Amino acid sequence: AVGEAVPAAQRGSWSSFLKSIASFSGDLSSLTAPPFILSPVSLTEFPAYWCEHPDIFAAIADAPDDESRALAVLKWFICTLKGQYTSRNESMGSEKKPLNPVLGELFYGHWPPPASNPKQGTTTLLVEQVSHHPPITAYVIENKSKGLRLTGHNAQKTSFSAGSIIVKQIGHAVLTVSRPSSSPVQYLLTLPKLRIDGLWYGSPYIELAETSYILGGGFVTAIEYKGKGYFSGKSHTFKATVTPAPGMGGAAKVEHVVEGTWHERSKFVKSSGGSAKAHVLQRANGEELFHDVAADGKLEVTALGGDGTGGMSEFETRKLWAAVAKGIREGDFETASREKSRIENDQRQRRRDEAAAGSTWPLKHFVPEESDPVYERLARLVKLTPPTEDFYVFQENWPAVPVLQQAQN
Ligand code: HCR
Repeated sequence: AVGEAVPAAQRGSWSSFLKSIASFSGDLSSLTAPPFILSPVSLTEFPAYWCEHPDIFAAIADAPDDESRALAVLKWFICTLKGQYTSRNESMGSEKKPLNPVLGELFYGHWPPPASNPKQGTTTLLVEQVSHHPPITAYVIENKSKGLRLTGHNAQKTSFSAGSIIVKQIGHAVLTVSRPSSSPVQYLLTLPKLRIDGLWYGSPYIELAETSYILGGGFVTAIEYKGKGYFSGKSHTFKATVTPAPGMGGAAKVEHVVEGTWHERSKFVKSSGGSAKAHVLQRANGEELFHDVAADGKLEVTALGGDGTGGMSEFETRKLWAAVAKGIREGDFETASREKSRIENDQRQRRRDEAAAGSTWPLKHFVPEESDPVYERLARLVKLTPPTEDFYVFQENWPAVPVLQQAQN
């Protein structure tokens, strides 16, 4: 029945929320939702999902050749999807509405290497909310000792269709792999389209749709997503095809095809080419697996305080939202809503003051650019549209966050 999973007292406001999203297109984060669907986590924490398997990320640097590296990048990308798109269902019972970050909100963190493998190196995370209307989050994830850096930004455009919310992800990420004796390799990562189903029952969950790409390093990887009722009839299904980039393959016909579910297991269903596959293969019960989520424990990010004394400054996510998050976690929605209004009113006042002074909020780590030459170059490999996208250029100002600079050394 409608709102089956919704607390009885909130069914009316859930129906109104659904009506408002049905007639709405744009920035969902601005709509007021009933308390049961609120998450205590800000969207600035989401880039951490890219690195909850820091070992699989680090392994990209150890790939011996371009073909192995293309598979290693794909493996890392696939292993992030469960966290990105299903972890709120596991930790909170359904997908939830995250806290909408304020302009200039910051989140810093790191993943130290395990004691058993110090050579894995530390991975650091730096996130800044670079726009509030529309919400845009920019990030840099780096394992300096392995020469790996992921930079990107993320925004969303939402619409409503046949009872589901459709979320087009705007933005892209670039993975740079630096090598000691040759030039760096860059990969462009595009982001899948999401469908939020289960709204009718008040129990939303994500399904991925259409195709996303990993482009660069001499290879093109196309990842096709399907849900229940399509080619396997299973949720969270994907099929990834790795082939040489146009003009790169030479005479050898290299092709790897991986199929499975991104929240459980996937395997090679076709593999021609060199010994690249050996680099990423997991063997279990006589099967040649590409990836088994259950076999790889995730490591959540450790948040770091960036104020220079080990503490968090006013705009760091966990400090800024502490009272709101506590209210949501403890079911004290009155406090949560009061604290949220306090933050939002403060933001409005800041924008008014800036307008009066003819100034704008100075971003701390990023500068917006209208086009990204890396995107333009790599997007041509599959004739992506649009042919260019804007980008947020990281200012290389690690000393501004001593705790991250120390973590990298
Ligand atoms: C769409 C979404 C906000 C954006 C979230 C993104 C796309 C952010 C970037 C991450 O890398 C991946 C990611 C995962 C989330 O699944 C996605 C969120 C899911 C819901 C949320 C909406 C704004 C909230 C809608 C309210 C619903 C639950 C009724």
